[in-house]
Amino acid sequence: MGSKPIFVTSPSLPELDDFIPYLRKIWENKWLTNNGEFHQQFEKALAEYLGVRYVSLFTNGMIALQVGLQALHITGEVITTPFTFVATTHAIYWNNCRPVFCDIEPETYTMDPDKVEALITPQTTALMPVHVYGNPCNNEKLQKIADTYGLKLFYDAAHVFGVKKDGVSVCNWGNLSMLSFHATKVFNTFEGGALVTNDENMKKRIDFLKNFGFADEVTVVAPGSNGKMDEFRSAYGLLQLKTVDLEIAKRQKVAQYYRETLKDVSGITMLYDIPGVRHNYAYFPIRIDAAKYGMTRDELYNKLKANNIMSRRYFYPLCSDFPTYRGLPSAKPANLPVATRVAQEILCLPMFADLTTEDEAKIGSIIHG
Ligand code: T4K
Repeated sequence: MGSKPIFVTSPSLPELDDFIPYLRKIWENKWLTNNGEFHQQFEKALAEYLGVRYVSLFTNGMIALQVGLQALHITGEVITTPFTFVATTHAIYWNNCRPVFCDIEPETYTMDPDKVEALITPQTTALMPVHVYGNPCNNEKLQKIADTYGLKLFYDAAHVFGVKKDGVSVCNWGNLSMLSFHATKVFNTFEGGALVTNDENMKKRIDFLKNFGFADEVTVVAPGSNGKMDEFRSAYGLLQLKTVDLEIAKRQKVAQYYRETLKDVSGITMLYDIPGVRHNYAYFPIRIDAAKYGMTRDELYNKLKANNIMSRRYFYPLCSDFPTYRGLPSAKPANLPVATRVAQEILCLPMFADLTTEDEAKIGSIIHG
């Protein structure tokens, strides 16, 4: 076969020459981490780009989730989705809280707000929904539930960099949002992440907690962690911000190609743009109805793999099926019928800015069979 593998994603990098002046400055300053010059600039630039008040940079999204839960004083039970990357559930577990799994909507694969209230107990303190694949959750309904029951609303916003609804960043929703800047994301800083809030005191508390709890040289306000982003990645992030809109525009073109070429394939369903939403095309998930398509999801996954196309079954297995969590009462597949079905049928096709038209055509023709 000999062809180069086409992965589910491939990071966009800036020109190396453009990064050199930033590196030179870091070398001159000898300020490598701990709220340096580039860190401060990047936080400001990001807040401006996203249209939010405060951004706190992190070394990755997972630590940001853990610190966010601490900052909000979350205890007891957290209602969340099983259809996500394991980091969401693990962050809850690492904070000595119990994840309670709620089923998802069949149209958007996000947490179904109509199924949340039945899961609330006296121990429930928070909701942790995920804007999965960059699809915004139903914030109106979720916020109403949070307000009615006095719960915190903490969004795992790992997939929604740059996503807006009616012109407003979805990172403005709830008490906190967590972004991931991992290499596989629309916007990457190698590893990286952020917490977003509109509350000045919350921003302060987060910044203490990500720096071991230090408020000043001699005051430690809480048992904090070390979640700081360094100067290298902050500088790189500043450079990446200049091209992120172009990145999204290129991904949109890939999505348009897939939508056009797969629209008449029986048994394949796709997600489409939601009116009023500025999407970021973070992923391109399709669902395969084996009876209609004539092949199961796993058969198609293997066929693509045999042709060097590395699609991924995000998010299969469901978090509720992993050994740590499957004993929880809410983890029973009977309680999660939509998520269980979607996890069996979902397949994420290669989606990245530099996917060539030849590669697109190759993927399209294999799926057409
Ligand atoms: N919440 C949600 C909803 C998330 O999706 C994530 C992360 C988090 C929280 C946690 O955020 P972070 O702590 O990661 O910031 C990947 C990523 O590692 C993970 O960040 C991401 N979600 C998840 C959905 O996907 P894997 O195990 O699938 O990654 P991996 O190494 O198999 O990479 C996928 C493909 O990407 C590779 O086959 C090739 C390509 N790739 C990957 C890397 C790392 C590259 O071309 N270059 C690279 O540098 O988890």
